[in-house]
Amino acid sequence: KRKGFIFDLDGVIVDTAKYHFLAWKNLAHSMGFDFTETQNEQLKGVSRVDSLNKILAWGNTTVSEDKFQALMTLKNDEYLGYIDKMNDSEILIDVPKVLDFLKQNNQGIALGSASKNARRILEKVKLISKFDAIVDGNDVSKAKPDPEVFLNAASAITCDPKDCVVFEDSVAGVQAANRANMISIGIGSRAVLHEADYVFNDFSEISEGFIKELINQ
Ligand code: B16
Ligand code: MG
Repeated sequence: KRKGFIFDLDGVIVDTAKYHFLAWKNLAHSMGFDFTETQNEQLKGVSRVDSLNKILAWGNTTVSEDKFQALMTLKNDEYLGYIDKMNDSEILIDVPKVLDFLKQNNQGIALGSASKNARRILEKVKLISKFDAIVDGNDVSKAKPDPEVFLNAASAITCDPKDCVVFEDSVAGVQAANRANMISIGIGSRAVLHEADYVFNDFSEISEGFIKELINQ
């Protein structure tokens, strides 16, 4: 049977959180307050606009709409500088192996990310050709935990939501997958991602036998 496998990007395919962190931290410092790694954790899966809103609130700062836009551009320009230095060595463990196994088994493969830079990142790490469809932050109006991004991804690969499996590292993303009636697989810690149907630390823990079971379910 042909099922749909939908991958989040940051935290599942590559670790871009460290680059988001550097860029947001420099932005916060330029405005005179700090930004910690613990706070960065809370921005996983969160859109760029919502991230800046949270950071400004943590720094007890308010800005005009024009300044807000300028800060978004400043952060993204720095972030893109880091992205443009990425290469395929930054792909997380066993991701290409799983993508190739799914392809060999004629499964639908889609990306479902909040990032507006998703295509650029997939091109840099040379994985773009592995995806049948890419749905990212440019294609959705409602952020995770709203299921919109995953429902759009399912329709782009012509799969019924109940026949889709989502790989996610963020709590909001797992909730979005559950709300879309898809099977949710958390990539990360079980304590954090306890709402997922299954949780693995990374793809090296996911066997071909387990993926075959998902396909045949
Ligand atoms: P951008 P994902 C998310 O990616 C990141 O986890 C989140 O930290 C970031 O703010 C968001 O993308 C937007 O990214 O600024 O590139 O549009 O995990 O949904 O793949
Ligand atoms: Mg993520």
